[in-house]
Amino acid sequence: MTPLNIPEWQSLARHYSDLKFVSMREQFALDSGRFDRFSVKSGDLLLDYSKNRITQETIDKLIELAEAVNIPDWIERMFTGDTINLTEGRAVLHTALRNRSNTPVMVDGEDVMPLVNAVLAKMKAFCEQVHNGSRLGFSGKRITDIVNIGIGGSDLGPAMICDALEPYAVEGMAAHFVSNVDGTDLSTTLAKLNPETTLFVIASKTFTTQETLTNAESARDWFLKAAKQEDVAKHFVAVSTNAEAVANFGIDTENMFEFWDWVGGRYSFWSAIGLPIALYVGMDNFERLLDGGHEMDNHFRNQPLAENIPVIMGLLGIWYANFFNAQTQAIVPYDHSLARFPSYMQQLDMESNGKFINRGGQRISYKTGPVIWGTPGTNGQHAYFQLIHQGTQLIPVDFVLPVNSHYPKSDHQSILLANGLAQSEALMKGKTAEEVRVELSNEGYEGKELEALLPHKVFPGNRPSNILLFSKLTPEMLGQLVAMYEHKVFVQGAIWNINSFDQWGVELGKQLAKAILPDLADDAAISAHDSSTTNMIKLIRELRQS
Ligand code: G6Q
Repeated sequence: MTPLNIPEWQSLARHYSDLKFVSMREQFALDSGRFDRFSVKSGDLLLDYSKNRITQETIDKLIELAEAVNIPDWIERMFTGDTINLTEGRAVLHTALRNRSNTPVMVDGEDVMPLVNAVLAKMKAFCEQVHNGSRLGFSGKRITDIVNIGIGGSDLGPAMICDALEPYAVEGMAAHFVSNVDGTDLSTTLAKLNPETTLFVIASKTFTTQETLTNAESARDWFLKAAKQEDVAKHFVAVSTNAEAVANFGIDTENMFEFWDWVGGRYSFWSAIGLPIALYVGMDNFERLLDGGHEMDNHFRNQPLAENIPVIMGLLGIWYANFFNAQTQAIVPYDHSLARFPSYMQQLDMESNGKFINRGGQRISYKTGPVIWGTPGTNGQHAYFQLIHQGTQLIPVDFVLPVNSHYPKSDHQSILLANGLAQSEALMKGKTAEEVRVELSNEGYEGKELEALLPHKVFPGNRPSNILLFSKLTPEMLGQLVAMYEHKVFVQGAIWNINSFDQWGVELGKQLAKAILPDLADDAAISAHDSSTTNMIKLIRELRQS
C-alpha cells in the first residue's frame, strides 16, 4: 500500500497547489483567533502550531489522512502488544515500561507488568543501597561516580536525560557516559575517576556490541589495576536482555537488570537502561519521568486526532516532507540542559523512519524520515539560523521553550525566551523589500547604495515553526516531551507505511568492520575489498606507530 494512492493524500496534493503561496503573515493579520485555533495542550505542555503553512482546511485534510490510514487502530495495536515490529517479529511496548496505571499488558498471552514492576523494584532497592551507603566500593568508600558504558540506544537516552535533569542530581553523585570505541572517550573519563568510588553500568541490549564490550573490558582492566577480581562484583553491573552473555563477560547475573526484546534500543531509557538515570537523580525522580511519559501516552491514546499533539506534529511533518519537499527538520531547545536533546531525537527519528522499503517489502517512491538536527538556543542563532531565514530550503523548526529556569539569574531567562519567540516570529513574518527600504533610508542610505544593499536584507518569511512551551523542565515534563516525539515518529511511520521499529541499516557497517579488523593486523593477508578500502588498509598499516 502506498499513501500516494489514498484519495486523502491526493486531496492534500491539490490543496498544496492552492496553498503554497498563501502568506502566514496575512493569515495572522486576517484572523485574530489563529493562535486559539492552532494550539493545543496536554497537561502543562502547550503546542502552538499557528505559525505553520496551514489553514483549517489543511488540518481537516491532514486529519482525514490520519483517519484513512487508521491511526487510532495503529495506536491500539501498539499499546496492546500486537507484533507491529514485523521484520523482527516483536511487539513494541516501551509504553508498558511507564504504564503507571499498571493495567495488564499482554505479550503472547503473558501480562508483562509484573516483570516491569519487579525490575523497577530491583532498581529502586539497588539505588537506595548505593545512596544510603549500604552498598559500598571495595575499599569501604561510598560510590560517587557512575560510568555508563553503552552506545546508541544504550547511551543517548540516559545521557540526554541525566544532562537534562542535572538540577535533580542526588548530592555527591556524578554520571559519566562512555560510548565511543575511540580510546579517548574511556581514557579521558577514567582519568578523572577513582576506582574505589566508581560504579560501572555495562548497558547493552544484546551484550554483543563490539564498542561496548571493548570499552567494558578496558574499564575492567583499569579497575583491576587497583582492585582484585573478587571486587568486580561490587563495581560492575549489567543491563541487558542477554543473561548468558552477561555471565560470560564475568558479571554475576544477580547484578544484572533485565529488559526485554519488545523494548527497542532507542526507546529503552524507560527500562533498566535508565539505571544510571535513577542512580544519578534518584528512583523517585526516575519514576516522575515515567509518570510524564504515561501522561503523554494517555493523551495520545485518548484524545481525538484533531486535539492530539503527537498526531498534529506528525501530520505537520508529513505536510512539509511530502508536499513542501522539506529535507530536514530542526529541533532547537531554548534550554541549555537539553543540549543532547537534538542528538537523541536524531536517533529516535532517523533510525525509526530512515527507511526506503515499505511494510510490504516494496521500494518506496516518496520521502520518508527527514534529517533531524539542531543545537540549543540561542547559540544556533549565531551560526546556522542564517540558512533557516535566508537560505533556499524550507526548514521547519521546533522551538522548545521552558518558561522558568532551574538557574534563575537576573534577566537571563527573559533574554533567552525573547530570542526564541523572536526567531519564530521572524521566520513567519520575514522582512519585505518595502520594510527594508524604510529601514535603510532611516539609516541614511539612498540611491544606488540603498538599492544594492536592499535585496540582501530582505527576509522571505513564511517559514514554519512550532513552539512547545511549558513552565519548567521537570522530570514529568521531560517524560511528556520525549514520549510526545516518540509518538510523533510512530504516526509518521504508520502514514508512510514503514516499520519504524527495526534498524537493519546499522548492520552492514558492523559486518564489514568485523571483516576489516583482522586485515589491519600487521602481517595479515588482506582479504578482498575494493581498491579504496584495500589501499586505506595498507596505508594505515604503514602509518601506524607502534
Ligand atoms: C537502537 C539501535 C541501536 C542500539 C545500539 C546498541 O534502537 O538498535 O542504537 O541501541 O546498537 O545496541 P546494544 O544495546 O545491543 O549494545
